[in-house]
Amino acid sequence: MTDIDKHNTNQSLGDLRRYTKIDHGIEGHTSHGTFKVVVYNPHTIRIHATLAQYNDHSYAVVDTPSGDFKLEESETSLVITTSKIQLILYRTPVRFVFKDLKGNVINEDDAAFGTSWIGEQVSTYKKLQPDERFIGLGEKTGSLDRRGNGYQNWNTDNYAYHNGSDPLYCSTPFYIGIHAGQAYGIYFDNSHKTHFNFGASNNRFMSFAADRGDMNYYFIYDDSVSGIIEYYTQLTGRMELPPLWSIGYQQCRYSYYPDKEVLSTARTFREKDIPADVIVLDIHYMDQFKIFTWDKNHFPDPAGMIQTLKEQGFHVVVMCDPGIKAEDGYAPYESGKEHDIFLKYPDGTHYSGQVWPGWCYFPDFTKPEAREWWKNSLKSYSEIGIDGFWNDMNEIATWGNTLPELIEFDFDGNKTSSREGRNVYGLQMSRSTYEGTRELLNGKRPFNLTRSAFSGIQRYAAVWTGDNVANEEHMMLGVRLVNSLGLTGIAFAGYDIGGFVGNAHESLFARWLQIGAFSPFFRGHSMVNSRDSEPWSYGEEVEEVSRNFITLRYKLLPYLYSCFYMATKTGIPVSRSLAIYYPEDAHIYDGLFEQQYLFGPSLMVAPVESNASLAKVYLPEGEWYEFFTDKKHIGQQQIIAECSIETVPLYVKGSAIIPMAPYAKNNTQGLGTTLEIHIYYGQDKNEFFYYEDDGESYAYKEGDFHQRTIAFDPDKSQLKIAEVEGSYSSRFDALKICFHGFESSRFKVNSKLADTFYEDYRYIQKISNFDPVGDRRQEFVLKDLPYLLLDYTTGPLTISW
Ligand code: NBV
Repeated sequence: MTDIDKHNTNQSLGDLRRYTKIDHGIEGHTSHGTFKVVVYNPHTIRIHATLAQYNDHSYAVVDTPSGDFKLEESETSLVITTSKIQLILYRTPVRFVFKDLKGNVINEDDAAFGTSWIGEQVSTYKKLQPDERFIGLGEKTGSLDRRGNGYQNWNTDNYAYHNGSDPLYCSTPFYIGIHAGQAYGIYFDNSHKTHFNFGASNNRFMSFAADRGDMNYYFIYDDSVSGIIEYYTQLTGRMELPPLWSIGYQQCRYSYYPDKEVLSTARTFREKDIPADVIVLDIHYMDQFKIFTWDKNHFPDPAGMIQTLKEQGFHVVVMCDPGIKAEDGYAPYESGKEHDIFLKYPDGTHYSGQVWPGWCYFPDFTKPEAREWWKNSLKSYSEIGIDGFWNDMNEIATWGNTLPELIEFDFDGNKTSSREGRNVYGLQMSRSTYEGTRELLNGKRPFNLTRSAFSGIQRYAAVWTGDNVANEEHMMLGVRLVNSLGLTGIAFAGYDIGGFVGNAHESLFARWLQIGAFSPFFRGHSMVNSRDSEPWSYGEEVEEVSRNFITLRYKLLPYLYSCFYMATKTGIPVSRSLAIYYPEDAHIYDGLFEQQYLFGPSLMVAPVESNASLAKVYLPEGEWYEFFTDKKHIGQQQIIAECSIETVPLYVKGSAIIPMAPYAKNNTQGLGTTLEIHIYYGQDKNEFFYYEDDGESYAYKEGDFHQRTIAFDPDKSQLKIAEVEGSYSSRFDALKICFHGFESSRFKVNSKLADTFYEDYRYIQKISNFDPVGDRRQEFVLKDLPYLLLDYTTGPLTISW
């Protein structure tokens, strides 16, 4: 009998008996087990404990240890010190205490419980620090501050979930603790069902536990929350640069068919002058929902249809379900069996579960041969011009929603059961689709979307928050989910705009679309048999609101694409919870304000319900401009914002630098040839890193990009636009610099006085004559906005005033 089997009460790791040095760390032998402490870098230390054999297999972690440390020992403890953290390892019993170099406790084990087992379940108990808050854990409902709540990670198809449902589709066992001016992150790398308790039903500890496997966590420390996200994404990887078209507007529904409906939907966008880049085909394109087939009645010529859509500037994304119908003669079923790629029971028979097409087998994406097979199957899509892939139902969702636990997964040669495999199924399916399509698209970047995920998913796919419901609460919840996904390294995320389940009403759809315009992944989608839900389906006023906000999204693409590029380099998300910048400010956790976020570094969105015409907004420290009027406010105060249905409260941080396009026509290609740079006067220095490339290929990896730093310095009264780096020539040939909130209107360019022009600048255009709110209709005009108009040169520019 092993130690694990013996105990049904708490069994601690025990006392340290001896230790040895290993690469980048030490290994300790205790009265009941062993553990390793490994320094990955000065900010990141891994603790890995077991009562049996170490399990080192990870689908999430891609970094390797390279850190140096100093080791000191005393009778009671060992002390491991890096240039950033100190880890005190008490010997009797073994307990871990992390301190900063000044000796302040950042995080410590509960003195009595530490790491311990109850049967197979392993837990680590951490002392709750005074006023400690917790954020993160990715796609979890509830509040921004997770203190007082418990959560489980067990990827689940949670149709029409509500604010409180847990678990949902994704597992990212990473959280950030914040207290006394300190922040740290803990990533628990175990894909079994895991449990997090942030002081729920107790006032003593936070704990994280797994039903089986090792205690294997990474402690990350930095002096900022953004630094912690950077180190977490160094560990689990960062997103690939998506194709530019995929961050435009995507139109989806369950489902557009036949082909005529697809084409007329696309055409209507062009006729109505509403930009869009993508039409998504949900399951009805298939013959009886069988993947890799087409319903010949409704789609007699898929290649022709896709070609027509391309000519109109649309990309096509198709639904990819993992279930392969077990039907004799169906080619994927036959070849899947032949290549032995399907999941099996321990007796060697195939697992079959029931889903859309009927009884299905499921590829084991943890098996290299299955990934190869999947890639080859996807050829039938890439060959006819499809470059977007939507990985759905990959929890695995089947009728009954209870994947038998004894199913076996290859786990790249480390055979295991679905207890360990289930949570990474979506990750591995997305990996297969990503790696496959990347190869198949001949140098073009694929777009990949997934519903189910595990930590590290950012390397392969964007995530959307599944089957939400058409109501106000869900609209706000979706924002929190996306912000929280961002805290766990998933920068490319979004929700079904308008709500998947049920029917939105006019103002709800309008508001949702306005907020969604500031979501990294921007897609309208709704359920079969729900009302039409395109931007024009809710009447003239909503159509106008939709056009204005979709257009605004496109105008912001120069800013947004640069933010995506930053996410690939640093892991900093596009939608940034205010907790990233103001973790110590209690107001940002207030239920009224907790969904506010920064979209990129400088634009703050305050989502408000659709029926509100006035709403409270919290402005954190600093200076803030109302985006649509330039009215200036001082931060650290609550204000009342006007939010008629035409607009949504949106603020710009003082000193902001926002590159924009002057207009948007049709799609991400139609942004005009003038780059506008909007500068908002503020007291602080600021820098923005502007990035551009061809938007579709990998040439940027070979230096074919166009990047330059734009720096605002109020002390020197200067704006510097650095020389261009990279070989790509910008799509812009003129530069328009717009000055917001400046006292001076005399500007010099490279020391020479330049002509200042003025114009009435509008973000919101009135196209229809519809005036439902009568005299309450606001005039969103920036009167006499000063600007300079210059040739777009690649050399350095200094603008002074
Ligand atoms: O493929 C149909 C739907 C899809 O529209 C939705 O977005 C997914 O979350 N899919 C789930 C299958 C079943 C929905 C009831």
